[in-house]
Amino acid sequence: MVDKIHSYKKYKEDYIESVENPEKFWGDIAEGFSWRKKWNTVFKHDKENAEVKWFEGGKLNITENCLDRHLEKNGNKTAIIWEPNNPDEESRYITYRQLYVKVSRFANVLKNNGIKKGDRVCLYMPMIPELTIAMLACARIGAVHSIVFAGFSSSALSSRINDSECKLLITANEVYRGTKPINLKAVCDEALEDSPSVEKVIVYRRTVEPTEMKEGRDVFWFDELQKIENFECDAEEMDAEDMLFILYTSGSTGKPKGMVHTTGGYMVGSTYTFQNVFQYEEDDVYWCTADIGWITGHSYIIYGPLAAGATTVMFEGVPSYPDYGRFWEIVEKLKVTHFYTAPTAIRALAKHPISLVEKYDLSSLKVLGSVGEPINEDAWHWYNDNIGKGTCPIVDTWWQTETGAIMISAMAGITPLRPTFATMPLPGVQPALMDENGKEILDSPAEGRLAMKAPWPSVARTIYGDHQRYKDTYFSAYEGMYFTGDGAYRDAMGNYRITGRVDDVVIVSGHNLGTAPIENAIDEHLDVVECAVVGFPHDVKGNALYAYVTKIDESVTSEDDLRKEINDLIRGSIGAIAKLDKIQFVSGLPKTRSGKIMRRILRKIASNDTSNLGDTSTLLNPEVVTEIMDNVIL
Ligand code: 7RM
Repeated sequence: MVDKIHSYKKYKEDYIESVENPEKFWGDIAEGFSWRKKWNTVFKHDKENAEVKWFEGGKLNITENCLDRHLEKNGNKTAIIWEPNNPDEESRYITYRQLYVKVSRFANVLKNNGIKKGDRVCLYMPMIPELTIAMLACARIGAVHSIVFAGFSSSALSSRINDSECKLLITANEVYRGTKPINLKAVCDEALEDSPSVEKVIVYRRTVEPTEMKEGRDVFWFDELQKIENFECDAEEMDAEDMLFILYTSGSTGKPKGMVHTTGGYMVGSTYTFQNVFQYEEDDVYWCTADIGWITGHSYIIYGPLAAGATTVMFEGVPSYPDYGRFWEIVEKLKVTHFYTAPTAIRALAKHPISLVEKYDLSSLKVLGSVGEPINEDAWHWYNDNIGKGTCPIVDTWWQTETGAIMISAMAGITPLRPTFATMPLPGVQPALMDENGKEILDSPAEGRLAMKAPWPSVARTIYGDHQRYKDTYFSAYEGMYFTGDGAYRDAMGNYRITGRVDDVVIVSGHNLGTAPIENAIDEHLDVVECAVVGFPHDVKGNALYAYVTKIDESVTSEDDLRKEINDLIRGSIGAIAKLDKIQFVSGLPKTRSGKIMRRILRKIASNDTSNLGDTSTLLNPEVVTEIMDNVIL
């Protein structure tokens, strides 16, 4: 491993080097990993075709970096501490050597079931060690994992499976989240009615409930393991640019985007940022509360920490069970040193009595992290005062599914903090603020749209099956640059604060939700003519969803029933996380002459911010704006 950055001075030096000589900079960092064969070129960029290559010609397997290379010195070190949903159940401690054996053995199960390099495997699993094992087993044999968050509905699961034509689905029979049982297998069965590419389903038995199995298709994890006598599995030799995984993220239009991450650059980026942002040290216990179904879990529960040889905590449950003190109970019990969570969780926890925090000894904590949304002032101070006791740096880490790794963040204890600011770009990251005319804003302080001037190792390489959409979405707004979809403010010191999405993605409780698929679900209702969904600020969730709906003249359904039926449709097609908080029935939607719904205006009305609605002169039907404002639900 390369040394971590240990001083602010070194950060500044490294930053300059990373911009002036990226090949030398990233080449040196990549030397700290284990490669079967070194690369020929560090970096290649074909701007015309939006093609990026890092460490081309290099050969490796990421699991040799996450497992094998730690065995000699750290085989008996705990790799994963698993904390169950129910505090009366026992925690599991898995060492690097044990994890290595489990991954190898399960990799042989995959092979036994006909999975080869390049095949796509869908994982729809709860937060249990077997999810990690399955994920790394895929990587070990060069199969591509596509993890779908286990809160998604059957139709969301099915469309993701179909988009990348997964051959195998791995799931669990059932899981408890808080007091609620969730029958994952039943969701899979429903999804598979419309997903013909899946030939086999491997089911991990998490509870003793009887599980319906489909003959010839479904097999139990345990039974498959019993067939394997070989506990070793040679890692497949991968090209640096071979696909490692696909992860779906919401787009502003229509179907989700299958972001493709490749092996070498992703490994280097996630590990380098893990070490430097969190400043992990040998005996630390690091806990990221995200679900592995999101990119934060991929990069900062699994790949980054394991490649760095860290002890990483996996929590199956929810912050509210048995009560809102659960996180702090776990911090005390496991002596957690690094705690990384989302503003939405902090806001929810801050609403509950402080005695639930004070009950526990949090003195093990050294570093706090935040990710997923802009953190507001109140939440920042609550976190800093009550959890960090004023002594733990808070790293506010800005990044995206597409960026693969943290882009803008402080390095704990090394670079200066500014509350509610993600602060400075990490080495190798070159942000630009763009004005309305597409020109870079060079002065500070300033506010604009956030773009990146040059690619970094862990940038997603394409959208699975749709490179054109990748080019259009990320590389067409500004010549030669990557567009993030976020707005940002930069202070005179060069610190960045992310102000939020500028496109039609709303982040609700840390979940990225495209408004388009929600609108599609609403439109399925026979009484609905059309609709528009926007986000509005919400105390706890950060943002919540507001829908404007026009219904057919003949509709006889009561408005209350209609509201309920609409939310049922959304639950069925996306999941409960996309539930609408407010539904306003309107006689029409404000539209431009070219027929585009003016969501900008609707967003302002829903946010009770109507002092300046901006230019409404291009509207086809300005009269509906008054009507909507008169009946707004606040
Ligand atoms: C890591 C992750 C990406 C979007 C991104 C932003 C928002 C993430 C922060 C943030 C302000 C942060 N990936 N976002 N982190 N906004 N400060 N520290 O969340 O693909 O799911 O979402 O999340 O809008 O574009 S993601």
